Amino acid sequence: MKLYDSGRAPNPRRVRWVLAEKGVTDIEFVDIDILKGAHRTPEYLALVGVPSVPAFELKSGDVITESLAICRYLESVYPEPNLFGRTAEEIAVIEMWTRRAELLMANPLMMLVRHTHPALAVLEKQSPEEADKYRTAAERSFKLFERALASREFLAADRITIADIVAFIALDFSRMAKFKLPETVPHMLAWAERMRARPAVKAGL
Ligand SMILES: N[C@@H](CCC(=O)N[C@@H](CS)C(=O)NCC(=O)O)C(=O)O
Repeated sequence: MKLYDSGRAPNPRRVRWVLAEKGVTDIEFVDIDILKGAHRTPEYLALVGVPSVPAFELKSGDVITESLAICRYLESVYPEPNLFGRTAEEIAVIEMWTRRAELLMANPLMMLVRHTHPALAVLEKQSPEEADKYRTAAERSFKLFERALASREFLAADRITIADIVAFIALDFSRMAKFKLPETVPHMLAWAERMRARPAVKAGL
C-alpha cells in the first residue's frame, strides 16, 4: 500500500499518526510536493482524482482520498489499538468530538496558517483580515475543548482517539502562524503535552 504524503501538511499527518499508533510499517510513502504543484500534475490527477493529499493506494490499485476515510480504512484493517470506538455509544461520542475537532479547531487553524505563512502564498490568496477571522474562530472553540479536558485526559474517551489526533495536529500546525494556546486553558495545555509524548511525535511523524 502507498501513502501519497506531503512534508508538513496536516491532513496526511493524520494518516501517518494513525499508522504509528497502530504500529503499521509496511507502507510505501510517496512525497508529493504541494508547494511545487506536484498534486496538480496530470499523472497525479489521473491516479487520485483530486488535487490534494493524502491519497492512499490499496493493493487492488484503488485509491482512497480524505484523511479521515483513510484512517477509518486503517482502523478496519488494523483494529488495535482502537481509535474510533467499540460500542455504539463510544463510536457516536468519538464521531461527535472528531467533527468538533475538524470543524471548530482544525479548519480555522489550518486556514489561519494558509493565510499567514509566506510559503503558503502559492496555495492561498492571503489576507490578514481572513487570518484574524480564523484565529478568532479557533479561539472561540477553546472553551468547549477546555471543559471536556477538565474531566478526562483525552477529548472523547479515557484513551487517545482519532478526535485527539485531528485536534492536536491542527494545533501543532498552527505554530507555523506563531499561534500558541493561551494560559487560560490549562487542561488543553496539559493535553497537548500528553499528545506531544505520543510515539508518533517522538518518531518525528
Ligand atoms: N478534506 C481533505 C483535505 C485535503 C487537503 O486539503 N490537503 C491539503 C494538504 S493538508 C492539500 O492537499 N492542499 C493542496 C492545495 O490546497 O492546493 C482531507 O482531509 O484529506
